Amino acid sequence: MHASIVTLFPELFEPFLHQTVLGRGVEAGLVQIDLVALREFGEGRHRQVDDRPFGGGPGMVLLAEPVIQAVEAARAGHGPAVRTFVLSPQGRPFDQACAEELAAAEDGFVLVCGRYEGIDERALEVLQPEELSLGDFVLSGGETAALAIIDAAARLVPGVLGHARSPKEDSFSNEHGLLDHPHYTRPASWRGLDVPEELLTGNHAAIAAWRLAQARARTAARRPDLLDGPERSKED
Ligand code: 9D3
Repeated sequence: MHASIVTLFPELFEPFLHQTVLGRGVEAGLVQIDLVALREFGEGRHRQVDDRPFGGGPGMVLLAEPVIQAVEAARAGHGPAVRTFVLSPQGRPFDQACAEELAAAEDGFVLVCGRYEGIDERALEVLQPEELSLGDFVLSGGETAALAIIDAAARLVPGVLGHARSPKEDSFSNEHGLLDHPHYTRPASWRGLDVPEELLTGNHAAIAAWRLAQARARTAARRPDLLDGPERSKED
């Protein structure tokens, strides 16, 4: 997986890229993340990247020219089929299907992190990027969204996760499309709370049936929207 991130805060990404699952993928050469500092494409002695909005209002707007130049520099490191995404509250909601697409994208992808009130609309007209949102809440910039998206995609790259866990078992992409079942570890009895006896039997069929029933009940209670579609079977 090859991603480039256009951002005013490249240093924010460094510790994340060298630790945890993502760090493993980077060290193993399975994941490449190029950081492109928007500031380097700023205008004048002060490397200005933003200015006040025409029409008035609070905050600042990112200048079109530095954004375009940074994205073009980022895209130059990729093949011709590179995809470009601007992260913004106006985007299509990011989901697991999107993570799978990004993990498999042949020529990689560029994520553009917005800041302030947004990006001059003409930069978007010229770039014609896809737009992605993490959901209906307000962040102060696109950087945390980029980290979430990179994390979700990189862990799907074959070899990035250890053998201990498989992405196939996760909620949203598990074999049934349900939320996860509850988990327990030792001790079997703790503060008067007992592990469900079904899990202590060693009967694998009974355990699987209990887990599926729990997953269905939780999904119905917490995320009924996930049940709207047909429940997926193992064959899908
Ligand atoms: C308070 C400013 N808002 C005025 C109506 C607009 C606004 C501008 C810029 C709100 C958020 C942002 C910065 N957000 C992102 O860059 C962002 C984001 C988000 O805020 N929510 C969910 N997903 C994303 S992806 C990028």
